[in-house]
Amino acid sequence: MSQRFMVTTPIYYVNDKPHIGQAYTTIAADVLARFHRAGGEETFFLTGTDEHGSKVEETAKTLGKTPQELCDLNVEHFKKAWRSLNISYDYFVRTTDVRHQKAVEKLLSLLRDATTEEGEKVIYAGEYRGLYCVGCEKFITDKELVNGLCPDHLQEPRKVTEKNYFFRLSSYLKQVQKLIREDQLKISPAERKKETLGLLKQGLDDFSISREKVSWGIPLPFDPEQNTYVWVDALPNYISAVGYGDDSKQFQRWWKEGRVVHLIGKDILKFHAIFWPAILLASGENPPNQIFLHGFFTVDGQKMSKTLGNIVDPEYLVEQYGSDGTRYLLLTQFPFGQDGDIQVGRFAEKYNADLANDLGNLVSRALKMVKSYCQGEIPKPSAYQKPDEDLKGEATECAEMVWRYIRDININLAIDQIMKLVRSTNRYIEKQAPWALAKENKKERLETVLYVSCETLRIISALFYPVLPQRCRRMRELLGLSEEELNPTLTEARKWGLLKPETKVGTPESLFPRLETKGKAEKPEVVTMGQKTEPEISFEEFSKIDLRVAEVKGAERVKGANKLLKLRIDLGSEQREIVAGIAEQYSPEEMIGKKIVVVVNLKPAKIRGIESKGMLLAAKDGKLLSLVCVDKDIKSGSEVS
Ligand code: ME8
Repeated sequence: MSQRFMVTTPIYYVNDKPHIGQAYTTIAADVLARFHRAGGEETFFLTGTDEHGSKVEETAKTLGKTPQELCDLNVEHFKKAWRSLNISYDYFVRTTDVRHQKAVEKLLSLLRDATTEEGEKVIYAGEYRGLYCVGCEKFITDKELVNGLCPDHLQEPRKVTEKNYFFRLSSYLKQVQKLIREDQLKISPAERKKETLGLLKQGLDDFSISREKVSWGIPLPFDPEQNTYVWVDALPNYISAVGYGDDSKQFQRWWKEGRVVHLIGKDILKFHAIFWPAILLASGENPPNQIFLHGFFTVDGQKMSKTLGNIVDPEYLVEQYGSDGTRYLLLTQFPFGQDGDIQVGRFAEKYNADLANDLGNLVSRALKMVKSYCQGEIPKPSAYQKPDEDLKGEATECAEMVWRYIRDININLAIDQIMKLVRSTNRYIEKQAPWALAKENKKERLETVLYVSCETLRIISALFYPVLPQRCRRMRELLGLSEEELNPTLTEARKWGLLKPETKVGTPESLFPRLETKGKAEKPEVVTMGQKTEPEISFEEFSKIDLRVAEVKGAERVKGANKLLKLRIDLGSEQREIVAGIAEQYSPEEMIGKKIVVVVNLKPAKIRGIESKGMLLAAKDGKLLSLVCVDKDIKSGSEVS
């Protein structure tokens, strides 16, 4: 029997469109799934959306929609983003699916009847008094607050007193600790295992599994006045999606017999590494095999947040760098498993260096030489010399190393290893100089060198396929591989000599077209989530936006940012500084004296260290940009309505 591998992402909240944090986890899971498939393992890749809870309910209300309508709308954004990123999930679970709801009900009924080893009821009713952050969908302790606010959402938590049902977590801590200590439930990287054991040592309280005040949720089967608390609804997605309670064969196949790996961000460690195994133990199910927690990233040095408006839309990245480019760029910014910074401002530079130059040029260069020196056919090699043997050795060993890294979920090292092979191939071609061999009429040597180059490219295309599926498939077409050979396997990546001489190659093309970097090494275009999903706002909401006429009194370029101008504006009663992304279209000189329109009641935002107190209005048409200006005789500070 081949190994079975099941990989999951968190199920994401749907009160907004997907952002690059969620895309990061999903791309990483996709790379793992594709590697395992290529490695011949039966693979099940699960992702989905977490749709219940007060956050969705409240967002829906402000948009004048029902919660279900909002979920249905936003789920499509997730699915669309995952399509454009080539995410090959096998199943998309939604917590509003009837199948999921039935599974949760079954689990809850079972837990309600269960008793702990000490003979106590696993679920009991109690009263909860506490602070609840709607943003986190969780109760929050005084200790966690910063200046009275939730540090993640900068919101004041609500005081809540209500009847709740509780899960007797305290009775399961020892067992969970043992599972983790002995790696029956492997928590990785190692420092996260340490962190989890630390949490367990401190001790944790029983947790609430239901809410009285949230109506958008699954009613408890034993008390319909109460709805499941978000985590007890969300975590079971991992089993409902593989048939818990409705398809025992499928459940056996994946949950019981597969190697189950949950890939998540470190923010949800406690729920996955402690609550989830405890729930599974209490209901008589096995825990997953591994939980891998990757780090959290900032974007160009800043924490991603709606308030700062620096949340990047993954689809914007796909437009700029292509699907494969985005996958590669997001995964190669910092080591997987650690925290890091995503330098969107330097994406174009890295794309050009690694993908356009090192890989793309290598492919087109090799194919061009096959076209000019070998009539467009894969040549027949003669006896190998040392450099040929060396490259062959490196190429055939690469698969072993890459596979080892992937099994350890060391995605960066796997990619580095493939890039090393790309660079060795470039060096090989430089040194062997086929163009010189052609000039000197050394036909046999020339053909051997080109065969070795193309064969290495075939191996590279097989190894890189899980990361760059679209472009590697094209690369394989160009190398003349047949339709059946376009989806590579790792077995094939270990073998040498599979390219058949005399196969016609395709017309060379640039796999990763070079990007203009001028003006791109700036801040990313930011897309505040929700913009496109909220087509209607009320008059009342619109009237909250304070638009005023302002005269530009001073203007200068922002150092190190080609797109930005710092403007000093006069609003009649006061002067302010704002930063605007208009430097490519307007010089500082021509800005002076313009009467522009500015949103003046925005929260100030720090842009490149400068506090920007407002935002000007401009029309945008691709690269064209035109400021919204008014006649010079309109007084500064006049209202625009
Ligand atoms: O927490 N860096 O959903 P969510 C890296 N519904 N990864 C990031 C990130 C960042 N800055 N921001 C988000 C939920 N992520 C629950 C999960 S699971 C049973 C329920 C990723 O939409 C990371 O994977 O808030 C994180 O764990 C996840 O998005 C949180 O997604």
